[in-house]
Amino acid sequence: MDRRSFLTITAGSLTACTLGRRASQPSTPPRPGPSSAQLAWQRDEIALFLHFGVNTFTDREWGDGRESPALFAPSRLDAQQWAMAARAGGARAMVLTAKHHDGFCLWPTRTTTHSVASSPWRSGQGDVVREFVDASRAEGLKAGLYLSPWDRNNPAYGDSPRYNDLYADQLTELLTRYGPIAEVWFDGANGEGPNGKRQTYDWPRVFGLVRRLQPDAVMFSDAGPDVRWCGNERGVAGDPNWSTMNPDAVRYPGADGPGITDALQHGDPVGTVWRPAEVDVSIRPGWFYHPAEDDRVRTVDNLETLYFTSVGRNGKLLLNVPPTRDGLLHAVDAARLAGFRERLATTFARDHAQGARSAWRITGARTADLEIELDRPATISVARLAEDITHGQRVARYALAGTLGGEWSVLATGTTIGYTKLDQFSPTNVRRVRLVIVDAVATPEPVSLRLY
Ligand code: FUL
Repeated sequence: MDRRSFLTITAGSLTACTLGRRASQPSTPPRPGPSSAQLAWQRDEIALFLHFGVNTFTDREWGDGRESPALFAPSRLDAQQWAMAARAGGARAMVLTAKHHDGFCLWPTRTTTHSVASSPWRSGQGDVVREFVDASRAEGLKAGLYLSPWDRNNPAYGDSPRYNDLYADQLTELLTRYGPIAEVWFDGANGEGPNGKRQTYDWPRVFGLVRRLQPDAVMFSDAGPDVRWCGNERGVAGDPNWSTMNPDAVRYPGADGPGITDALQHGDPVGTVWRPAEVDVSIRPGWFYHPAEDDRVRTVDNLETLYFTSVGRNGKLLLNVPPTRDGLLHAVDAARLAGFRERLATTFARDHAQGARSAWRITGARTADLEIELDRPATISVARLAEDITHGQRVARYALAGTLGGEWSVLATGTTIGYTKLDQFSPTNVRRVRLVIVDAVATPEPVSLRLY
């Protein structure tokens, strides 16, 4: 759409050509919306991911399960430092790998000796999960835990009923010993065990157990049930990105096949469950700390871009910052986190739309527009759109334009909005801004618009 046609094409006529099929349908049933836990999770916007364990000491990404617990010897582990760096970076939650694929447990579990209890760290008396949870709370952050289903150490792995019992026991320890856990993270990797066998997981049991022990937690996996993977580890949520999904599209964590990545990236406009996307990505090339990557830490510019492609596309950003062998976040990573938050504070310092006169109009069954007039002309380059997702997600396509009084310029066009949609455009001097909702899956609810 060019500048002129933006003015001449009405929302109604655009709707007629794009939504002819839906226009004749009777009114739609209520749209799915978030639970209070899903809403709180999304509003946190940024969480820190911490990959830490024996791989930190072996310089590997996937341990094979034969690592000696004696390797685990962080010299100055300080979870408070993690939490302070997380908060300084604007995160409101942290998620720790309590167990990765190598099977080494960061807490003194009763289920195996392959844990911190067999390590020299704190003379075998330490508990990283405890220190992590305590430090999170002390800094006002929510705590989440990753418990890898794939376990390359445990002899029971592949003996499906026996390992499923053990896995349930490990989850029970994690979810009963440490107070409220806000997020339980299940990755989809499922390889062979030490005995060469493959495991069949009992996901309904796992999900039911978490629901019973921590009813306020959200569960992450490719298949939810509460929050879904965005479909890549590059930090880029889909466009469009619906928080609704067809639960049959990805039936279990790690499901593979045609259409899965697409379903994870985009969700489904007519999906029956609310399952918003989490964007997990690392500040370094690897998930675990490797000294050789000290000069490959994402820059502040890059972190801001990640914010735009995750939170700014209706996702939640789970940014991995791995502790070093000292048991601390590296100084470079911590500085980048602080710089990231400062950058966001600068970008979003002044909302020119605040206090502006605004008018929201429903213009058709699936269309609406919002016009705002600023107190005085302002140069803007970022728009922040938001639907009130407590009412679900509706907008499927929109256009944004601005004017000083004469000709209108198209600032941005987009697909879904949801919790937040961020649009960047070249700096433009405007007095009036118009948002046209040209396509939606139900009568649009008012959309909020902030301009920076
Ligand atoms: C994947 C794992 O295989 C990676 O090691 C990492 O933990 C990533 C977040 O999830 O499934």
